[in-house]
Amino acid sequence: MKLYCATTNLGKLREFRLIVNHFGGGRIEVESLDNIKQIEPPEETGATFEENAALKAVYYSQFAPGPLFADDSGLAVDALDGAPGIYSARFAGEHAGDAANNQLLFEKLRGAENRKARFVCAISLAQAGSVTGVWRGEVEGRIIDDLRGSEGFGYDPLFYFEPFGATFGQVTAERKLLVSHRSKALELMIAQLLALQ
Ligand code: ITT
Repeated sequence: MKLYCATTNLGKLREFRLIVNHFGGGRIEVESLDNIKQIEPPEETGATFEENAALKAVYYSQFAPGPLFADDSGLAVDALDGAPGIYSARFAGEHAGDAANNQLLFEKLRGAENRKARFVCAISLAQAGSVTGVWRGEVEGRIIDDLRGSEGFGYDPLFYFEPFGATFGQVTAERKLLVSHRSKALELMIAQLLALQ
């Protein structure tokens, strides 16, 4: 089975491939929508991760010759009432990169005692402009006050995962996929697709 995926984030794309290989047992192949950079992105106007994932999947599926999935994900921090949440990619501004987003998170949490946070991922599958499913995954951790590790992407070097005794920036992608929000959402999608075969 071939699934197209739509993301402009290379960190996500690497994880998609690894996770689908891991849980799909070689029965599912992931192909990136190769001209995605030439396609005007949709406005992410949803109020939830699920709505934004569905909106992206529906939109990009019109440019794919088969089923396509998209991910909307982010970090929800308790002391910030769930922020940056669906605004995680643009926390420090529309074109802010990971470094600026991480810096802003440090500043906002300076002195905060409650460091609890979770990564959330919604994956939506669509075909020819219609949604066929949405799945969600979460992983709990806490935000530390220095950057640790250079693996992963985004907020990974700040996200300390107790059972690993390390941040997601300090573990390999193979280790992260055993517990991550993205894996949990994709695993549910894959189980459903393989059950239907
Ligand atoms: P696409 O919409 O093209 O997929 P994007 O990066 O804009 O790419 P999102 O709108 O879903 O995607 O934003 C997700 C942001 O949340 C991402 O840029 C990271 O900053 C953060 N994020 C999500 N998953 C993460 C993970 O596994 N590790 C670290 N940061 C993550």
